Amino acid sequence: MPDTDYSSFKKALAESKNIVVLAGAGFSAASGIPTFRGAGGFWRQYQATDLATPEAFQRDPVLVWQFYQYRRQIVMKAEPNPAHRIVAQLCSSSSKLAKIAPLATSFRLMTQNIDNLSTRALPDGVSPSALPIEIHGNLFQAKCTVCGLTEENHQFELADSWDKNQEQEQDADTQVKPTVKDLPHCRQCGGLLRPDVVWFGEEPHRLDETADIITKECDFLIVVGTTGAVTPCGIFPDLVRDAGGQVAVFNLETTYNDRQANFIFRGPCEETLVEALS
Ligand code: BJW
Ligand code: ZN
Repeated sequence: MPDTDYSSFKKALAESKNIVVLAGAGFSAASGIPTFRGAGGFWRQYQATDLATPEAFQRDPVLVWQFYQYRRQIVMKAEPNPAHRIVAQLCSSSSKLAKIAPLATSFRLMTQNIDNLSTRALPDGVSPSALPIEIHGNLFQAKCTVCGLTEENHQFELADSWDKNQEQEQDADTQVKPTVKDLPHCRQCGGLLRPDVVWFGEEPHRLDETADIITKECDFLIVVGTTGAVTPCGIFPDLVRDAGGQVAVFNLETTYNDRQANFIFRGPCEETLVEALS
């Protein structure tokens, strides 16, 4: 049976050397960012295959860009929540880390979220090693579909946001549907840009590096606010357990990773994680 006691968790953490936090959509839920699969999640209302696959982008790049523009607008108005902040402190301050894990030589965040909130929670001027590994990319990066150039992109040039467009579907006369020429294009070759995020069937970012950290270094994995339904992150807890490490799950609900968990804390991570890591 997994342990649910904060004191036992803190004791195990204090003996760990390489700690990794693996975050999913629930990590940002308290900031008002919609999740994918839960109540109110995107995939309840829309087909993932219409929006988050390379085929969807080929079929209707305008619709897919509108979806990401809509999400950019939500994220721009959002603020990091207490879960982002406690993790940011431990990633960026060795003295704070030493208080809860005196033997630790690393505390890293791997996030499936593309919302940039974990980076925004960090103090200015942190070393690159404190930055999150964004396994599924970043909402504010775009990649050229022709030459592959990747760059920051905050453009908001679409005539309409995605949700408004959905609402207007019933009233086609008033609908102003943007066209491909309204989408962002590459400054180097003129090719169509796409959001630099990882869609189903695509290779996650920094896969070799994350696989190395998970299989060769991590001895304590903290899994926060993710279903564990999506590979490769869904199998990271198995890999850590196989290598002799420990796993703690923080989630509102049961997850696919509960069976690998040494510790389970059920509840909102913006509260439970702060309690566990303070
Ligand atoms: C709280 C909370 C609170 C809420 N406190 N908790 C069949 C066909 C095709 C592909 C496959 C297939 N079978 C398997 C695959 C592979 C596929 C996959 O896993 N599919 C499954 C769905 C079946 N995976 C891939 O394709 C991946 N690529 C890959 O494996 O490549 C291999 C490769 C290697 C080498 C070369 C080439 C290839 C890529 C997956 C990409 C996923 N992309 C998305 C979209 C990203 C961009 C975007 O954001 O738009 O990533 S989908 C979506 O799911 C998003 C998320 O990051 C990801 C995971 O979601 P997550 O975090 O679990 O969120 P939710 O919403 O599902 O759950 C929220 C959780 O939080 C819940 O548990 C709540 O209870 C909890 N919660 N509030 C604590 N306050
Ligand atoms: Zn280009």
